[in-house]
Amino acid sequence: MAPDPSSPAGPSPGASSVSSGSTASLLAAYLQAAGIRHVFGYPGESIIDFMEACRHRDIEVVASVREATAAFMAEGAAMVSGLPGVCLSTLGPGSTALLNGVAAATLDRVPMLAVSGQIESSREQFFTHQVVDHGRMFAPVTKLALRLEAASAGTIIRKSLRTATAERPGAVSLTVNTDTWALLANTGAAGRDDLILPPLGPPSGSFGVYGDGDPLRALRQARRPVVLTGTAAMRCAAGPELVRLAERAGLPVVVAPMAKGTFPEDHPYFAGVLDMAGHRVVGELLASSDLILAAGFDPAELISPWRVAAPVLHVDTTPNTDQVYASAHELVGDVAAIVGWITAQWSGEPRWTQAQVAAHRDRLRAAWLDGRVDGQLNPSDVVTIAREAAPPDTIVTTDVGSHKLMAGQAWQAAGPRSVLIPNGLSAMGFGVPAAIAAGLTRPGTPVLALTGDGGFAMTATEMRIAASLGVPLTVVVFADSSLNLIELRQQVKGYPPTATRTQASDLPALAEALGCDGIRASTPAALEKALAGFASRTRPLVIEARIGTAQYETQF
Ligand SMILES: Cc1ncc(C[n+]2csc(CCOP(=O)(O)OP(=O)(O)O)c2C)c(N)n1
Ligand SMILES: [Mg+2]
Repeated sequence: MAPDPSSPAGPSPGASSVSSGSTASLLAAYLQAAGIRHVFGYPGESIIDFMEACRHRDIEVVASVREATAAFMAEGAAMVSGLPGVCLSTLGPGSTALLNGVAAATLDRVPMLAVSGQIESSREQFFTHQVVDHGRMFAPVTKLALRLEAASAGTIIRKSLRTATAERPGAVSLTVNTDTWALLANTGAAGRDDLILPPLGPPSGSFGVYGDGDPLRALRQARRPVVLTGTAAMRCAAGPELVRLAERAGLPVVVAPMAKGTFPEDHPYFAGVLDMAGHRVVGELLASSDLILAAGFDPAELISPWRVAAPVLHVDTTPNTDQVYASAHELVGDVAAIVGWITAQWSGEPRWTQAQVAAHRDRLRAAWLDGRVDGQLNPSDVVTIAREAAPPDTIVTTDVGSHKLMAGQAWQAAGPRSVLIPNGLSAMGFGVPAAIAAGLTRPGTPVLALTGDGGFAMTATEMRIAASLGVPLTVVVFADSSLNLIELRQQVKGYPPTATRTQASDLPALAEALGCDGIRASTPAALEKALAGFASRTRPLVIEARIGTAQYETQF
């Protein structure tokens, strides 16, 4: 039977997937309305109609070298902008390759739309070549895995955007059969404007209280309370309120890695980053407190178990459903508004002096430098030299491994969303693609990727994308010929370094082959020289920083 052109789900007359009214066009229109300027993907036949619809809407389709990195690019773009990151794959081998970055977005609490094409609907239920069940595959690593159908397109697109951005944010998978793109979309807007963009952020202004009695009683009675803040505070832009509270009540503020920059790191009450290098010193501070004010802290960022005996006051955008720590009271809503309210209620004396917090920071600094060996390039030297060479507003990414623990503690953040650290899934292979996406999202802002040599090897060929797109990003590879963090775990158990030693590659030569500049630096002076003129570079640069690992062995 011929489809009925007047039906909302029938093909539009003279159909093309890019004609206005098509499902492809509606999805692209929503992304454009949401302020999304790039989608990151790898082509396949089942998505070419959507890529074309994006082009018509001035949304740039950035082709990565493979789907896995496209997803990390989308995650990096979302971390910088706060808007949903969008990645794109074809069916089967494309969608399976996308999976790690999609899971990363969910556990890193970053809003993401992962769009995957699918074989045409008439064959999907029985055909086997390249067909995997996206709904079942994506379900455990997303907040929601849906099929986009023309008959409900507007509603499903809004549901996807709202679900991805609702607290806590994460990934939504959208599967689209290849024949669906050209179908006339039902906007689901009941005759009103075709596009009704839902709110795409956290709550603002309001909050609710759970638990019996006065939620602030324990805080008022506490003598050594410490604030532990994290990504929900960043999303609620709670930094200025946290500063007011810290100054008024005299509270040290520990920040979780993915929220770096939310609380200014040059502030007298800044008390370090959780679970990075020097973690014992930060752990001692938390253990010595008599109340933890968890302000938008997400336990997904805990690397070691929660060992703090002090009671916790839970302040967050979501109720304490994790129960990683116990809390008798929960203040749930806009973290900035809640912290502001707590400050307004405060009438006691400051609990900590600035000098006490400064002494704690001195101990933390000493712990971070512990194990440094004179006469070689230490991991802490790389962080220090890079921070000095990079302009203050530089966006930095890290990968995962020993280098992340060093950089995460001591890289001084310019502000929120300027330090992109994967610390929920903690997937290697994030640093380079996320930095490329950051450069595209914030043109003109200097971008630096700090990565291990293992993580760089996973993603090095993406440098050719940076070169062809003209993103002048600088990558510093902590080159130790080792999957160091895992090799150290083997050492602790007395095992030899099975499968954790890697052969050194000639990274400058590799960089040049990919259209980038490349330099090797084995001393602090050579690294300083390599990083000179950082902000005025016009080509991507890869620096192979040949480090000694003694400091890691002392610390981790
Ligand atoms: C995709 C992925 N695979 C494996 C791991 C486990 N892992 C964590 S750190 C690490 C070593 C990373 O080595 P490298 O990139 O060289 O960084 P380094 O520790 O040497 O600084 C590994 C294998 C991971 N986190 N992610
Ligand atoms: Mg390494």
